Amino acid sequence: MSIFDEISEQSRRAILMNLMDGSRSVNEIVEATGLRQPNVSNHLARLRAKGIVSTSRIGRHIYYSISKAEVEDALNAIIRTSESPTTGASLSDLVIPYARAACRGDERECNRIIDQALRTNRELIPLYTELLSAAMTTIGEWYLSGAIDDAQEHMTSSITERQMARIMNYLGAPNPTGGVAVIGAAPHNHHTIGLRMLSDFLTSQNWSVKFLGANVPIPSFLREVSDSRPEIVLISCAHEDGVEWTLRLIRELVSQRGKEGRPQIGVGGWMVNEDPKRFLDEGADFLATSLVQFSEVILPTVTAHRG
Ligand code: B12
Repeated sequence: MSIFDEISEQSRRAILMNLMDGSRSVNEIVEATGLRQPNVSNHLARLRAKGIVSTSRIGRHIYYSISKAEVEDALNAIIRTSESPTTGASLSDLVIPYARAACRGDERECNRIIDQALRTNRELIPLYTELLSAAMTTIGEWYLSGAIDDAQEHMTSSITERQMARIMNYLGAPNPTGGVAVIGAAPHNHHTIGLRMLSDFLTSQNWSVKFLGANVPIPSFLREVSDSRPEIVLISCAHEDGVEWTLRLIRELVSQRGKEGRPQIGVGGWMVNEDPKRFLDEGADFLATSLVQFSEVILPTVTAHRG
C-alpha cells in the first residue's frame, strides 16, 4: 500500500496533518484532532509499523513525528489536490510571521508558513508578491530602522530564495515549449530575488530560462546571450554602484543584436524605478516596476511581438 493510500484515510490524515507542525504526544493529538484516544493510538501504531511515523521518548512521554520527507511531500500533494484554492487565511496575514521567522533564521517555521500559504493559494504571482515580496519590503524597513543587521538581511534573502525554490517544486514547472529568456544582473548588482521571481514566472509560462544570477561579468553575459539566442534579456539594477555597468551591458547587447531586433531588453529594479530614462536612452526596450506589471502588461506585448 502506498503512502497516498495510507494518508487518504480521514483520521490518519488528520493525525498526520497535526504532526506536520512538529512532534506530538498521543494526548496532544487527541486534543488537536478531537479523535478518541484508543482510535489515535491504533492509527499511530499502524503508521509506525509502516515507517510513516517514528517515536522519541522525553522523560516519561512518547512523542510521535513524521519520519520521512516523502510523507510530508505526499501530504502537501493531497492538500493541494483536495482543497479549494480560494479558502483560508489571507496571504497578507502571513507576511509579518514569515518576516519574523526569517529574521530569526527559523527556516523550519518559514517552511511551515509557506506550506500553510500553499494550502490555500496555488498561484505563483500572489504567493510571490503578496507574501514574499511584501515580507522582503518589511525586512528592508526593519533593516533601515536598525531593528535587524546585515547578517539577518542576508539570512532572510537566502531563506526566501529557498522558499521560492520550494514553491516552484510544489507548483511544478511545465516542459519549456515557449520562448527563451536570459536573466541576470551586471557587475556590482547583488539584488536577484526580484529577478528570480520573473524567472520562475516565465518558467511557469513554458519559457526556457537561463538564470545567470547576480554580478555577472559583461563578456560572459554577452556570450550566454549570443549562444542562447533569447527572445528577451531581463536585467536588474537596484544600486547606484551597478548603474554604469548595467548601462554598459545594455549598450553592448544593443550593438550585438541582429537585424530582427532580437533580443528585446527589459530592465527593472530600484535604480530603474528611480530614473527609467537613462536605461531607455541606452536602448532598453521595456521596463516594469513589479512582477504583476511584467506579467499583465509587458509579457503579452512581448509575446504578441514574437508572433
Ligand atoms: C534583500 C535586499 C538585499 C540583499 C539582496 C539579496 C538577493 N539575493 O537579492 C543584499 C543583502 C545582498 C542587499 C545588498 C545591498 N542592498 Co539591498 N535590499 C534588499 C531589500 C531588503 C529587499 C529587496 C528585495 O528582494 N525585494 C523583493 C523583490 C521581489 O522586489 P524587487 O527587487 O523590487 O523586484 C521587483 C521589481 O523591482 C521588479 N524588477 C526587479 N528587477 C527587475 C528586472 C526587470 C527586467 C523587470 C521587468 C522588473 C524587475 O520586479 C520584481 C518583482 O516584483 C531592499 C529593500 C526594499 N524595499 O526593496 C534593499 C535595497 C534594494 N537595498 C539597498 C541597498 C542600499 C543595499 C546595499 C548597498 C547595502 C545593504 N546591505 O542594504 C547592498 C548593495 C548591493 C548591490 N551593490 O547591489 C537599497 C537600494 C536603494 C538604492 N538604490 O540605493 C534598498 C532599497 C534598501 C533601502 N531602502 O535603502 N540588499
